[in-house]
Amino acid sequence: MTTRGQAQQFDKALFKASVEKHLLTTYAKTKETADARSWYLAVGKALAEISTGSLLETEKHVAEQNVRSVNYLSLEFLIGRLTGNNLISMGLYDEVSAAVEELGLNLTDLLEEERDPALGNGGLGRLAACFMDSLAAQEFPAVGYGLHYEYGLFRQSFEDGHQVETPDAWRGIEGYPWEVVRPELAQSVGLFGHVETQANEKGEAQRRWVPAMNLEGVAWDLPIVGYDNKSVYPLRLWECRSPAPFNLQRFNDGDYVGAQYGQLEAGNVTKVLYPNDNHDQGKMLRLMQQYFHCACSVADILRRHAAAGHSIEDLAKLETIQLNDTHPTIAIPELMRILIDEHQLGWDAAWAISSKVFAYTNHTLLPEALETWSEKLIADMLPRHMEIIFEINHRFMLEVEAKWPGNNEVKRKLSIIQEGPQRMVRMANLCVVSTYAVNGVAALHSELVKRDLFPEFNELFPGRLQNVTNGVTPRRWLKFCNPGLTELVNEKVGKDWPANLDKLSGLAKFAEDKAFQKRYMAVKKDNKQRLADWVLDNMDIELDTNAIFDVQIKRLHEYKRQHLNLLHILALYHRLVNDPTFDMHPRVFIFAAKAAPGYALAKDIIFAINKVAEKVNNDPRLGGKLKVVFIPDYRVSLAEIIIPAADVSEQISTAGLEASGTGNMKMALNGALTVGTMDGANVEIREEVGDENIFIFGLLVDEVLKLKEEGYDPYRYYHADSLLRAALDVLDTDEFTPGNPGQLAAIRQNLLEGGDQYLVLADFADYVKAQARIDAEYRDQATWARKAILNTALVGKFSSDRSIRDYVNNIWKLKAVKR
Ligand code: NBG
Repeated sequence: MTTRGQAQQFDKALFKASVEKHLLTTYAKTKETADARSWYLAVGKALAEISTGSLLETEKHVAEQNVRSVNYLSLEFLIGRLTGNNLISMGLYDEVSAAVEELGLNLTDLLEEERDPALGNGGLGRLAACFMDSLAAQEFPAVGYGLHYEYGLFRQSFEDGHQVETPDAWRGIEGYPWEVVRPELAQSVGLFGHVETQANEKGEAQRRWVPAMNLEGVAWDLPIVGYDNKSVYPLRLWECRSPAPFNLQRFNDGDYVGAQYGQLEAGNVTKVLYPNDNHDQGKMLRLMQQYFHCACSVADILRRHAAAGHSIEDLAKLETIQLNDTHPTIAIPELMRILIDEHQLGWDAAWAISSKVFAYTNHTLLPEALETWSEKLIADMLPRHMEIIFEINHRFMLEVEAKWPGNNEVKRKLSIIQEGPQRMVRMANLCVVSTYAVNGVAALHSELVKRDLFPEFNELFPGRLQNVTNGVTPRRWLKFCNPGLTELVNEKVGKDWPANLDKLSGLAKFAEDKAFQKRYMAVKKDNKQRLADWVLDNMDIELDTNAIFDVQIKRLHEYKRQHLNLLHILALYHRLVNDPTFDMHPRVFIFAAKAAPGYALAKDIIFAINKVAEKVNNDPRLGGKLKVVFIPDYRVSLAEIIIPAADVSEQISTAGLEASGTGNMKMALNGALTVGTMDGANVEIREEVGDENIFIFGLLVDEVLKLKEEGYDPYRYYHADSLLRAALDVLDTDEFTPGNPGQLAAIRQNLLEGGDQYLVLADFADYVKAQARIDAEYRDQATWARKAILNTALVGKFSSDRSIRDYVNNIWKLKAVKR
């Protein structure tokens, strides 16, 4: 019997009555006319009744404590389905399962009816979701602020192997049962217009922005349910209300967002999530989304602060605002504007507050992802904010002059304003100058932020640049998604590991135990069967669960090098067909990835993998040893099936380019062995699990830099390695596209003539070697089992609870408020 968290007050009869009431009154269905979806909605609503009550109580309780809160500002929260996860956090999974059974329903089936709220692109958005879960689990007062996109990340399907995008109306016609609208929290947001000078009450000149138009921001709250406690925190998503319709017929590949925003000014700002991961497009509507998000969120933070009876001077004592990447940077000049223009504080007083409120997380070193906005665009849309940015920069340049007198080179480099034919505002520089803490997301990444991205800032502001290694929530990424392993772990280390993941280390002493190894591998096999069933049902491809399940799931990007994986597959294919002495353990290569709609080469790579899959899956010469599956429409709910089934986790980015990665953590936790470069959090995973329990290959960061400095020549590798040559050259034939040679040539051309920016060819040989070691070691099941168990046992560090405690102790300085 469980009496944890919300479960304490659960009454089955009342709950069933509530489900039936919602079925009838909210969804207009009788028991006779209800289908599975209406039942899921009614169950969701009945549960949301409980969580909304707790949310309001928590809000009131926290406000009464006069304690510090964090406000997590993010343009993306990739939360995934809430029903199953919230049931686990509420401690109601078994109770509700029994209750719905009495209604003649099966809970597992009902949960499948929920559409994923895909309000994010990839790692950055999913991290924000794990962080909210960990804040609530540990009861550190927090509000998540995001946008209520009408359309989440596009849905992906394949037509003749090509990616096709369709809109994702994640809320359905009925709306999402877990969300609740908060009309009393609505905000008005200005745009465009001009700035005037007036005399204030003291007769001083005062700047004042007169916007030309206003948008309305409506708040929707989603409940973030604390695991095993009574706290529920809001994820507050702002919806822009504006009258104009928009035309969904106009979707097209290359200009997914642009097509929907022909009539920009009239369009609705929160209509759609920009589908770019690690890439900045500099589109006007995106800046509008960012400002809308920031204006609503800052206003709401100030409203809460005032409603609790606090003075504006105490803001930095009670509130901190974490900027998830530079996307919400415009919140900084927005707060300065309110403090100076509305509260009539002087610059120094306003700066003293603002610069102690904000902290910033950097998530990438990729130059194409570092946001800049044209001065002209900002001045046009947000004229007062541009003035404030100039003033921040002016004062900052005086500091730089004091530190490095007469050094214009360093000024040019550090300036928030980038000079050129078009002056641009560098949002990352604005963040570093205006915040009290800046952090990278894994140890290596944070070192590179200090050493390569911001070395002078590090000198100028010692201690400001820090590290917080990412993490993942063990509730969703073990307890919920892997019930078989959960049961085994419960038995060996007790049931409290989901709130204290270091406890998993207690498994290590069973790593050599033959009976435990067998049970652990039996769970893995069941999970592989669950995935194989899904693939058979949905893709009509049969998979052998004795094969190695080799998984690469993440956004499609050249730096993540799905094409390195593809070249290895082509090498295996070549050997199986041409070398009678070559033997390999059967392997299933599993991919899932969305490509940004405008990213041509990424789409070419998807197409190539799909075409290779078609051929190898049906080639009798391969004796079933090689299968390739590209699972369409990668999303959180698919990850929940794939991750527990993985034997091998592909983390093969060019060293220095993957800031952290979090899929690497999830798969290691679920007992997959990593094949990876010394990049991002792979470095720390290796530290934890030991070099024997991970397959590291490839160039190190400094070797990458050196090779590039010396002048990298991909042809050198091409000519020296016949296997690589075979893998590349087959792309120029019609082997995989019968009758249409050259359809896959773009990849080969990019790697050879295009210069191979991500050093795929340089790492190929070492990657093939690492893969051969995997092949050999998998054949000894006892050895493999030991390594897999040790992966689960030794990755407790990567709980997002630990990440959040790092933020709390080193940056935010919060105290838990236990309910
Ligand atoms: C991504 C990185 C990942 C990292 C996540 C979360 C962006 C800009 N960055 O390596 O590429 O794990 O952020 O920190 O999306």
